[in-house]
Amino acid sequence: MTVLDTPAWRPRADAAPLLPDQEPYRLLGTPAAAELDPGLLRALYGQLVRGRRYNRQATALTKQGRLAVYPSSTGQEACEIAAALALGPRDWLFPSYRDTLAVVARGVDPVEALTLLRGDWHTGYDPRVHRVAPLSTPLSTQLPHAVGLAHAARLSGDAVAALAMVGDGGTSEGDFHEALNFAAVWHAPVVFLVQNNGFAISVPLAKQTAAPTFAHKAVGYGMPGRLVDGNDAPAVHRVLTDAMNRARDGGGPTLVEAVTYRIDAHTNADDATRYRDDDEVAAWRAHDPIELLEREMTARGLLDDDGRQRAADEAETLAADLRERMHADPALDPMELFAHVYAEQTPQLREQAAQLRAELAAEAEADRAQVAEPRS
Ligand SMILES: Cc1ncc(C[n+]2csc(CCOP(=O)(O)OP(=O)(O)O)c2C)c(N)n1
Ligand SMILES: [Mg+2]
Repeated sequence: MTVLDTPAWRPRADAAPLLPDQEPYRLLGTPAAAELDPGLLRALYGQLVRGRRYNRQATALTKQGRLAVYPSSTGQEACEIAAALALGPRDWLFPSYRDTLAVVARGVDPVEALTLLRGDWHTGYDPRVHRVAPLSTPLSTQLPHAVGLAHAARLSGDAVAALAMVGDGGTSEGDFHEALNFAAVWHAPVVFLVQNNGFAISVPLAKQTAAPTFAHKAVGYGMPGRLVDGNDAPAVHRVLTDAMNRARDGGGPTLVEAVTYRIDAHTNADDATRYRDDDEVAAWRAHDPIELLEREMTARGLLDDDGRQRAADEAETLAADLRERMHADPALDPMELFAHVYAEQTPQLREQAAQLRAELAAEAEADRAQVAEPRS
């Protein structure tokens, strides 16, 4: 007798429908692109161009000391923008530190979206206003949060879905496993978007996983896996929109892998030339998300030189506003360090707060004395 003869045993699900396609799903450059809504293409294009300019401006702000760090998503704009546009008004976004563009495309103020990266301890925006969780620096911790929110929404009969974004490196975290397992067991309305950009800082894909694709990991949890060309904005938008609709309609979670590439270094503090070849970067530049979309729109008569210039001008306006507002010094109260740590402060914290308050008062007194008696 083998386990197969045991009446109690049977597979819980047919694995075949959960398997991703062999090739990443594409729309641009295929006959199906002719059916794409011009309004959607225009919206994606404008946001992609503005997003790239935002990345460039934010990186420049790190060099001017206005931002502590900036993880650029240049090359990955199609994933960022398509993710934001695939959300319904009541859905929630759970971003990682690289997903500022998705956060801004969702409607968060471009300056407020940078608060955390500026070094402030605040999130910078009220997560409830646009339904955007804080940008998560600890890898994958946003995933169980997304599952919890989605599960709670389902329990209360609220047709809300959550979209959680994570990198290829983040899939090796325990939180990734726990989130996907709970999501599938609870049938939670959540979509996981893995942006496979080839690297986790200097760790290449080959050292990250031996799985055929990240999308295949879905099968082990009992949810469908979808594979998409992450530089094809309408394709990412289609795949995520379908998955979010499915989640909202009670169909359960989906794992989407978007195959893309990080054109810039990991952050301004990283030198990518130390671990990857220029040839590889050049090959991905030839598969640029903005150029792919431009080609399609130009061929369909939806974009000409004027349209390109208009998009570039709008991007410049955004960058100028970002520059101007980021150059204004924020008014910070050092005493806020002690707020919101505990509902009731510990004796040690009270002592430290008193010490800082005394130091600040002494500094202010010294400043006043200096003003009263200016040095000759
Ligand atoms: C829990 C945790 N461990 C380690 C780190 C340090 N760390 C920051 S980014 C990063 C690489 C993540 O790579 P990936 O998930 O592929 O995202 P990408 O940066 O490529 O967008 C690591 C290891 C961290 N932030 N959090
Ligand atoms: Mg990565």
